[in-house]
Amino acid sequence: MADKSGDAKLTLAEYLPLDVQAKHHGEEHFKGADTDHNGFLDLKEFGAHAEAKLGKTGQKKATADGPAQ
Ligand SMILES: [Ca+2]
Repeated sequence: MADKSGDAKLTLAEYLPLDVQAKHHGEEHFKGADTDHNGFLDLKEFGAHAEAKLGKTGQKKATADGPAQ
């Protein structure tokens, strides 16, 4: 589980290993995903960010009816 501290929030340090482009854009992505600018990504923020990224790259994503097959 990426949330090493177990508080249901991701810090920048926890987020960076998850982002394949983190070497160049991880901090930028993190700040973009942190919509309430509190320095943590909660599940709602991370989910929205991941969905946006998956949509951009054309990969399958979950729908309202359930996960992608
Ligand atoms: Ca936040």
